[in-house]
Amino acid sequence: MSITVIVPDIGGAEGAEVVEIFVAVGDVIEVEQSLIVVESDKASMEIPATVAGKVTELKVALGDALSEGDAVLVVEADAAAEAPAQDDAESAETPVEPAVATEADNSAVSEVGDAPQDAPSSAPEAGLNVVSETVDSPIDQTSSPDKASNTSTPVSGAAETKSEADVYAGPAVRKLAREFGIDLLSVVGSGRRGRILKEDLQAFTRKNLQSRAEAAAGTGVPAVPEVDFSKFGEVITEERSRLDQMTATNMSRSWLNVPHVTQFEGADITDLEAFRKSMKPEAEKLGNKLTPMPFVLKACAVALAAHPKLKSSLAAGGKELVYKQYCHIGMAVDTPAGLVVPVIRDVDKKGIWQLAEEIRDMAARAREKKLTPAQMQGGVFTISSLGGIGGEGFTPIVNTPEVAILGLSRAEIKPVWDGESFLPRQILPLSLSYDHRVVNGGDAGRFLTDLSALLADVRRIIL
Ligand code: CAO
Repeated sequence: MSITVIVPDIGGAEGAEVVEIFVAVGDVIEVEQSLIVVESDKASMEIPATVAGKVTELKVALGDALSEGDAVLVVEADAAAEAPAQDDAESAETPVEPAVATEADNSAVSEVGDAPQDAPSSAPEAGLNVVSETVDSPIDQTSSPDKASNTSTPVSGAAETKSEADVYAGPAVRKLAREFGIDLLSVVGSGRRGRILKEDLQAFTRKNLQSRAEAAAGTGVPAVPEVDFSKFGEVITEERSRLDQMTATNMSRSWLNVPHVTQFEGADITDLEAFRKSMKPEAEKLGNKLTPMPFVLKACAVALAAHPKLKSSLAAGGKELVYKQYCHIGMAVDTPAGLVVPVIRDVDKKGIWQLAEEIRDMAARAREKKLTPAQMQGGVFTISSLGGIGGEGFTPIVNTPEVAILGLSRAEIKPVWDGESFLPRQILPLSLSYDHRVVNGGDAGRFLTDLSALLADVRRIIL
């Protein structure tokens, strides 16, 4: 069946000039495919096919003046593919919105102009793509870098806006853009007069994906290149334990997420050491061992109670702080298989003997790989003691989601000025690393000062 496609209502425009013809005799066209573009003195309008089939005759030529009802072309229609009724869902999806495009100029850059503000105020008839000459805005270049590289160059910096309806694109391209969630304002059209073609969408998508990959590579942590060390000498390669690998992951996570600050303090533990040594025989009788660690644990529990922020955790994406009403403290244990952190529960409620016993028990379990997952969970704060090993100080990494960790180094006798003379005092080096998103220097300083005072005089622990 031969059907003549006619010019629909084009907003009352008379004698609109045919400026583009997209089809030729013999072409097989689809419903919604753009056939021609006509231009009135106010707008450019695409006229899409309302019927599918083969074009048997072109009724228009470039430069012709058309009005509503004029014939555009004749189609040998495929009955099954005739245009859906106006109220069909697909038809409803066809763009009825005005598409504002360029003043007569072939470059996309010229899409931005200072043309008069007289674009059609209402959407034209269904099936008609109006491409207004009235362009009043540069495309927003601030919203995405991709946009900046893919859109027209703004002529002025004026705060102007442009909607997707203002873009020069056919119904099929608009449909495709909708399906892929592409903002047509971001796409540069390579067709005549800046018209956006299907290939432009493809190129845009390709570029977008590539830019994202580049952005990810740029903002991510650059990988350390693998080196073939055997080029330089003999090597032995062994597989790392799962524990070591997990520790590496946890350390990286904390290091990369937490803005770390480490604060140092020297606690005078001369009296504590004198007391501890005096208690050693008793400890042995009890089958226990008294190191400085249980005292430090207990002092930390007291200091944490006074400075609860140091045992809090961030929540709700940083909008909330969780204050824990319990005091389970983790203790880093060095084992042949790697580092583990068993958690000693309710340190605030336990005495020094019990804590000493639990430290030994947990350390033994850790080394024998007998810790249960529950015994490594729930800590509010961690202590990492290298005192038995040596060193003057170190900067421990916060055991996230905790916000602070205390490092203990080897206590040494140091000369301390008492105002009149230097006295030999046993100083325990403390290093407190904290999450600076939560803990400020003042918080940390006050905590360390209090902790130091507690260790200097352990009688304070019972106050
Ligand atoms: N200064 C001086 N001497 C110290 C000390 C300190 N800060 N801390 C412990 N010591 C002494 C102890 O008193 C003990 O000596 P005596 O037997 O003469 O009393 C000796 O050092 C060994 O103590 P220890 O290390 O066996 O026991 P602890 O209670 O101090 O620590 C534990 C227990 C489990 C924390 C420890 O064995 C351990 O594994 N430490 C390593 C933690 C670690 O690896 N941290 C780093 C984590 S980040 O990589």
